[in-house]
Formats: sequence, C-alpha cells, structure tokens
Amino acid sequence: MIDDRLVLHGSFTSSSSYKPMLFLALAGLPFSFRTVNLKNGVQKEPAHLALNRYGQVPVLRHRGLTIVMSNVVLDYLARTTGHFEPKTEQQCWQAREWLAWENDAITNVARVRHFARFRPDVPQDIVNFFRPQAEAALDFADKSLQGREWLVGDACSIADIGCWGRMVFAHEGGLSIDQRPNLAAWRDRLRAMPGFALPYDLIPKKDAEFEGRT
Ligand SMILES: N[C@@H](CCC(=O)N[C@@H](CS)C(=O)NCC(=O)O)C(=O)O
Repeated sequence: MIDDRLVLHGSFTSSSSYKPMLFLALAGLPFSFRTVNLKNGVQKEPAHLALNRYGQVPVLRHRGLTIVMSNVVLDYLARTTGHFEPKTEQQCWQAREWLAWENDAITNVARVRHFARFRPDVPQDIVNFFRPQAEAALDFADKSLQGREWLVGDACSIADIGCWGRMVFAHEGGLSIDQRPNLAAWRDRLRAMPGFALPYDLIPKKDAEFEGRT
C-alpha cells in the first residue's frame, strides 16, 4: 500500500525547512513532522544521509518518494496538491524562475544571518563580502513588488513562499524588511493568510503530527 501521508524532516532554526512547512500550513494540509537536531549533527549521521546525501534539511517523503532541496520540495508540493501553483503555464515557469533566483540571491540573506546567529568565529571581512549581496537581493525583490501584490500573477504562489521563507530570518542578520515598503506590505499580506505563522511558532522542536484544516 502506498503511504499517502506527507512526512517532512526539518529543523526549527532552518529557513529551508520553514519554506515547505509554511506551504503545508497555508494550504491547511495534514502532515507528519520529524525533527532533525542540526546542533547535534544528526543531519550528518548515516540514517539521515541515506535520505539526503547533502547532509541537510529539509527532506520530504511521500508515496515512497524522497525529495530534497527546499525549492524542489515546493515544486513537488505544488504539482501534487495543486496549492500555490499559478494559473497559466507561463506563470508556472515564472514561479520556478523566482525559486531559482531565490537560491542564487536570497541565499546571501540566509548566509549573513547564519554567520550572525551561529558563527561568531567567522571573520567580519567574510560577512562584509556577503552583506551587500544580501542587501541587493532584498532590494531586487522590493523593486519587483512595486505596484503588485504577489511575485507571479495575482495570487500567492510557491514563488512567494520560497522567497519569503528564505528571507524570514533577515533581522537576525541585521537586514531589514521593514525599511523596504513593497517587501513589508507583501510580508504583511502573507502574514494575513489563514495558517500563516513565523518559524519559531510553526516548526516544533520535537516530532509532531499536524492534522490540517478541515
Ligand atoms: N539548498 C538547500 C539548502 C539546505 C540547507 O542549507 N539546510 C541547512 C539548514 S537551513 C542545513 O541543513 N544545515 C545543516 C548543515 O549543512 O550541516 C535547500 O534549499 O534545501
């Protein structure tokens, strides 16, 4: 029998885990959460490496499949559930384009935050190299949202969830969403959606079952 329950492996400090978790929460879908303790290095243990060769989170398991890389997980969830998939084929490709850009550019926001939060030993010169790239990524997203509510089409899509999800911890790296009016308004639109929560409220520190909204 094929197991139809979605199982997400992730960590509460991880923006990459937050992205699929937020998708599932906004979609109101039931799923199981399995915590991976990054601080203790559980992601590098053989059992986890068997699921994710990169030794990272997140991992989604569903119907006998194992899917890794947060944006691939978002793509999979949109395709299999129909939630947060834009309307036209062109828009579907555009949403994937935003996710690819996100992985190039907003990753710098995650890097700066990672150094600030977890790696005080990293020399300031290195942080200073990534900070302008992080600021530029936030500026680009802010400019792209000028005069529009969502990154693609006229509704929230995986593009918005992916881009917001990786910039959610920006403040922990001393980067500001609030100072960018279009980004701040977009974040507030996401925040107003049923099921929305910030990572520390959404992602449990222990294994958990989510029954979704009926
Ligand atoms: N490109 C990957 C990045 C995943 C990633 O960097 N995960 C981090 C947490 S946000 C992780 O597992 N770090 C632990 C490690 O690398 O040891 C994705 O989007 O899934």
